[in-house]
Amino acid sequence: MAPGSSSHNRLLSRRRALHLCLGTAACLSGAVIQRKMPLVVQRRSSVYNNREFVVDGQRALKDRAAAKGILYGAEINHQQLSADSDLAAQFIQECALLVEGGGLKWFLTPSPLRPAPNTFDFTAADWMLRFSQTNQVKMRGHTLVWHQSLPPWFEETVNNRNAEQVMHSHIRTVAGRYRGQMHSWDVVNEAIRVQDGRSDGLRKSPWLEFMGPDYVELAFRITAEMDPNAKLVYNDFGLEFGSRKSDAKRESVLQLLSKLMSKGTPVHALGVQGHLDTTRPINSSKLRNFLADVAALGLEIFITELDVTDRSLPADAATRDRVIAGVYEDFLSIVLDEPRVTTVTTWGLSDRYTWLSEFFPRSDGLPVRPLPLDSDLNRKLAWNAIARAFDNAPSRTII
Ligand code: 9MR
Repeated sequence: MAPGSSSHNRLLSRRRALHLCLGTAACLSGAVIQRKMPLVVQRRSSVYNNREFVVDGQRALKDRAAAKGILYGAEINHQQLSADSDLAAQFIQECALLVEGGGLKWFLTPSPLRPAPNTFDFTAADWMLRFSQTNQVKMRGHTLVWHQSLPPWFEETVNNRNAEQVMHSHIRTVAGRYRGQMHSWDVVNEAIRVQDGRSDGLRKSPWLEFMGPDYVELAFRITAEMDPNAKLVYNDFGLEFGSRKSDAKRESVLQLLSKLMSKGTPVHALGVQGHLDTTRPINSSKLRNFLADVAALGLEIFITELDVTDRSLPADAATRDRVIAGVYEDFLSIVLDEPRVTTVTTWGLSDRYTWLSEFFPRSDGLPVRPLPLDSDLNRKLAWNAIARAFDNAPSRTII
């Protein structure tokens, strides 16, 4: 049976499923379960107690991924990278892909791209591009059209008469500046919000309000014109879980992508963010079916913002690290079975810098541990789990 063939892949999936079931049965019979954890986390934790996250530490994540035709990288920003040479060294060692986490958003302090309506400040983004080119790391642009991180001047300046022109000039200037140099662009970010009650699932964002639903298609068309070589991505969160809410979101995203594809819109990939939470279970068959449906549209799939919050886990760091590692490995072993998944980006590389410290801190005040390296830049079990998931993934061709 050829590695990478569909029967080989099915066999691998069956082996993994069996491994998980055996783990559950063995552990539920005798495990000491920590009381404070929610039930779903207790179950997971007991499974992971029996899993050995052992890998050889010889090869970096980017090399293990590349061996399977996958690009691995991480989010990082200009302030972190320019001020922290130890982190920069680790980044170059582990990553083949860089996402600038702030400098290409419209407005994120301390280095906003759009300080005033007619001004662009490319200092941070230019620095990041030079860093990535010097170190042979590809760069992803994040993000051109989003409802968040808009400038303070946006509300008083942009309206339904000029929004199209404002969006046009932004994409023309930003995507045009980096023409031919970006691996990919997150062109439209988080445009679906089913709770907003529209039949097409679109979020009631300022862009929708000012331009109507066609703003999504237009954004892709302008970006393709300005940078015909970059892969153009629709990026969203909450697509990973087994809940009804995730079902509805997956359905709306598929509907949006099908519509865009049927109109010949230049969209090349879906970005599945992958902000995972130990309390939110994943239904592997729902996730597999969704990825297969996206692939059937002719799209690639990028895992764009992978991390795992430990906010519901007990204080003990070893327990937290084991559960987090298990969640990484389970998720990656499902998604990497789909050969159209071609990039994996974690939202940060080290616990030293993660948005979760600010947005989802732990109630006990302990530092969070969601990423592959700890805050001293040492590899954690999560690193091993990601490495193992790459080692076990079927091969694919980088498209
Ligand atoms: O990690 C990012 C954080 O530092 C910013 O303050 C925030 C607002 O711009 O965005 C965070 O990143 C988000 C990403 O851009 C889009 N998906 C969700 C991410 C986490 O909130």
